[in-house]
Amino acid sequence: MPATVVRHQDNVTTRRLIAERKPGHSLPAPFYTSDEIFDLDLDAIFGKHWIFVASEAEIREPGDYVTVEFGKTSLLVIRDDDENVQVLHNVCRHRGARILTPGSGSVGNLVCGYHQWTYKPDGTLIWAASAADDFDTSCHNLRKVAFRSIAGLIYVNLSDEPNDDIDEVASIVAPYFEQHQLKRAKVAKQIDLIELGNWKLTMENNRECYHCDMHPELGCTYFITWGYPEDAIPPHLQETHERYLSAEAELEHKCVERGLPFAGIEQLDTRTMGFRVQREALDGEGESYSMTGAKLVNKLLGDFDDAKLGRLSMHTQPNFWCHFMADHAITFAVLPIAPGRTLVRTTWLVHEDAVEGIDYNVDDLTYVWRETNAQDAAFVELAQRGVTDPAYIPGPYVPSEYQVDAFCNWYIDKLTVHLDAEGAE
Ligand code: 3BY
Ligand code: FES
Ligand code: FE
Repeated sequence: MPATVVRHQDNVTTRRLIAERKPGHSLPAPFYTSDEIFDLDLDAIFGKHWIFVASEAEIREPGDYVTVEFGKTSLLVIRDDDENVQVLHNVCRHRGARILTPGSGSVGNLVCGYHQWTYKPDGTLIWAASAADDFDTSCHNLRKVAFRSIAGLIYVNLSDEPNDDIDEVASIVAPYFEQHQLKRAKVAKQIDLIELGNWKLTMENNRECYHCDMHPELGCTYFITWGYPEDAIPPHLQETHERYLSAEAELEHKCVERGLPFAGIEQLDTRTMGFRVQREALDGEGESYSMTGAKLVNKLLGDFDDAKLGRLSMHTQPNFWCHFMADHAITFAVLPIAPGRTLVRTTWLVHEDAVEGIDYNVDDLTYVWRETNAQDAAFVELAQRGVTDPAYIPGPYVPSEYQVDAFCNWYIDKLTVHLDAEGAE
């Protein structure tokens, strides 16, 4: 049977599943479990939309690189000799070997380990031993990937004709991040965690705080009313909510004084990239994600002179969220490995002049989110096991899970647009 016929049948099945999906409900099981839909996700979502891969703080000097893997793709995010960011496919132009193994580091040039074809960090082929006299190196540079840096947050788009959804979002959100000066930050720690669940379960879990009572460490600073619509705050959380409102009023005043954008913006509909940006007060000392809310890094980001600036959070569909405090920032990238395996890459960033052991301690800095990530990974695994059980029936989201619904709606919409485009070919 020709491949196109198989593909057509897959698409018919996927369209039936899309039609079966009830808005306001979790997705039918195959969206979390099937190999075909996983491949479709890689084409329709990770192959066409803007994917967060790394921050500029991870590649500070010429030759610094980090590899990013999702599905069958491996990318090199690298700083070239002119100090520009480059994103290259990690596929040699000779016979296709991977050039760098997964990880991060620094290189002078990129040398393929197979027959030593050698590329500059901007992807230009400069050496191919024993090639024919008329061999044109300029036709065999590494393939470049489209990218945009939003205030130092690097997004890629694998499509040959990338959509421009990101431009409007960049112009709206970049001012929120400017004073945190990500480009003057360095990595304090990066941890790759493999969650035993589908990437969408990882995302869904992040888009709600309905489960946040189960995060005791995070709960020391995180106002649990996060994400609740104003009219849906449960009675037992009213007091917390009052405390939150007064901390918010104080923070808003301070932000206005310092020219820090404060207003929350939520554009979750399916017309664009889908994002949410918001500055919020933290509980306790209000400075950082510690067990008391006190700052964890003495040298603050950028030129901040006040540690009590709460948290600036953003999420973008389909694979990113972050938290920026005055003393450090944390980025999260969600990278699909297989239908039931997802990499969550968490990166803690501090001021370039902050000295480990003097200004901060890595174990303390990372404690709250290491614990929180481990708890979330356990929830994702439980969810994956449950949705794989034949007894699973998609269940209803509660009002405070509206952002989970928005994520699923965005996903279903982009899948549908992709199938329509394929059908029209
Ligand atoms: O990432 C967030 O914004 C929060 C933190 C805990 C869960 N999530 C909804
Ligand atoms: Fe890279 Fe041959 S495959 S040099
Ligand atoms: Fe959580």
